[in-house]
Amino acid sequence: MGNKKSIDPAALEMLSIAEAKGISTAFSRVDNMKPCPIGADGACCKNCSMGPCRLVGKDEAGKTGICGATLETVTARNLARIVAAGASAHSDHGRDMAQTLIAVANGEARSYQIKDVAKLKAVARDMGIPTEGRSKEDIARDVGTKALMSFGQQSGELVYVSRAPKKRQELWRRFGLTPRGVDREVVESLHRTSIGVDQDAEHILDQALRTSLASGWGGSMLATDLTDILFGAPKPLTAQANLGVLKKDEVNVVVHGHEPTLSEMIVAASQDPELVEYAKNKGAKGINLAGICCTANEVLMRQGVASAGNFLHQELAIVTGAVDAMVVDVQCIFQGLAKVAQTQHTKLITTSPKAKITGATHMQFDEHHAYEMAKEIVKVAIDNFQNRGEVHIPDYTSDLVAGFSHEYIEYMLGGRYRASFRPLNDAIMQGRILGVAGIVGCNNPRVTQDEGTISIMRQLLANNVLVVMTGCSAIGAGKHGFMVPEMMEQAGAGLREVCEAVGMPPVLHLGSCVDNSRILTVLSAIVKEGGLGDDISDVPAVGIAPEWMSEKAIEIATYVAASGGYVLMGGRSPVKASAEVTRILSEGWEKKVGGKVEFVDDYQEIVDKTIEHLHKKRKALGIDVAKERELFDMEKRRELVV
Ligand code: NFS
Repeated sequence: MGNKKSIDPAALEMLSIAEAKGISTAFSRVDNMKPCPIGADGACCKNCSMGPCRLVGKDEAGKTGICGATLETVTARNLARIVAAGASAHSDHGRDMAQTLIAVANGEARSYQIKDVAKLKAVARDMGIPTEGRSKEDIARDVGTKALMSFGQQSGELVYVSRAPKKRQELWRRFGLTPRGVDREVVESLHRTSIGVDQDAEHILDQALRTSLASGWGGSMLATDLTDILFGAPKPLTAQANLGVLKKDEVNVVVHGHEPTLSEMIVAASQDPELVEYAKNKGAKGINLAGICCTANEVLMRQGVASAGNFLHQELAIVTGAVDAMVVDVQCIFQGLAKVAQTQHTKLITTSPKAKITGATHMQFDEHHAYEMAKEIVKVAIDNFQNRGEVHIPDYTSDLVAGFSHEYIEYMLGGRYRASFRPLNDAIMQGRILGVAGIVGCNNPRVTQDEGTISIMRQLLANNVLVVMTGCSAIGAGKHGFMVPEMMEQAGAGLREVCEAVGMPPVLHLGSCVDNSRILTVLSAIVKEGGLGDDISDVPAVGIAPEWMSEKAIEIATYVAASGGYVLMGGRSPVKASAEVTRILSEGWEKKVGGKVEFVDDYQEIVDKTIEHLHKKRKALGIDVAKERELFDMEKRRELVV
């Protein structure tokens, strides 16, 4: 990989400061830590203490573990464990949301309300819960309880399986892939991959598919839905992104992690007149809130709170010297933050009962007293303002539009009374839009920050591919100014026409990483609308995670493939050691479930494969004939306008 650490000038500016001050960050640590090639490629088995067995010998004996496990068994096992861990993370988040919803319904968490009753009723209908003549609290209690129970569902099918196209549901049944509760599937994955149990690569990988589906159509989808019920399904709003959103003369509180429960309260607390007054008394002009990672996405798309950046910005934000408190909950939080915080005045505050960091201040969050807790935390930040030393905030921010829930996309395309995906399907069928690409996932210091995301996105837009984004990729696109309607200039003529008519940016921010479940919902809606096949695998669509690093990213890739999507992952393949496992994930899964996962470390190749795949799907649908470019008169435009 090139020597360039990032294509983001704000990151480069902060990195030179970190270097000058001798502050270690992930960007510098990565140079001193060579990945172990055996583990990186999936050839190391440490599931028992006869080993660890490193299956890197030249002959068959050298590729066989002490128990006799073959390279493909070991590689498949390792991948299945990655998927199980990723599914656990997303789904445990979903479980917390269910518990919060029940507490709110029972009047035990008075800081929260049920904000989106329309969504509550829609979810209740999908769950078969009656809504007529019932209070929102009663409905919410039933929805929350049913959701909570579904995590441990031992048999039968998860209720959201019924949201998938019929053909997909039948396919899952035929191959025994229909998921039960995610707890059940994760435990079975760990059991099957322990010493001496499941020893057939394809069979192990089937369990990985099922486990991922339990998250994609279960834990993750519930996390999205329950969050929308509590805090409102997102609607587009404008905000800003990058480190320049930190303010020199205000108290800066940065929320980082994944769960919206605390951060939503911190948003409220930071606007509390009493606290604002308190901040002013301490010499600050006000209280400024910003986010990092997916917590940023949650409060960005619902509250318009600025994002200070994506995954690799977390340490750099502290290096500015302007962060008075960084408040973290769970997932994607560097332990390195504690050391960086020691070089500045920043208070690092852990809040989740599940996550402590040595050296950080722990203020355990309890949703029953959420607002009081949030106020206490903000007060700590205010008290810390006067301890600031030298401050250096890089002067970079970009405007962005975020908050495209699937409900809003439907509304945006069809209008309030005829909300529909029809105009999108038509645009794809007519060839004005070639297809849809979801660019998602993380940053990874092994590659130049944001480069994969931005370079792939640019080319896809020019080729009339509508881009939807989540997670840290979405923040990346936002930082580089791609999420504003003006960016339609970067789009090919057909895509630009559609964006102009609807008034949308060519790149849609769909939310946080758990909100990749929204992509499944959008794809199912496209199928239901008609004209683009009768299964998700028929739709010209591709998922791409150019800079992934997390287990969650692999789990998402797996559930998208299991749902019929083609997924291209950048970087190094965690199954590289086994040609057979690599084949199963690609051809094998394509044959079985219509979707596949491939690891391709060259960004141009990712673009080429994406476009080739979209054409292949269009051809199969009989819509790959170049349509004459249709000129839109006013009447036609009106048809498209919301
Ligand atoms: Ni997703 Fe979000 Fe970011 Fe990657 Fe981490 S914050 S859950 S895992 S790094 S996109």
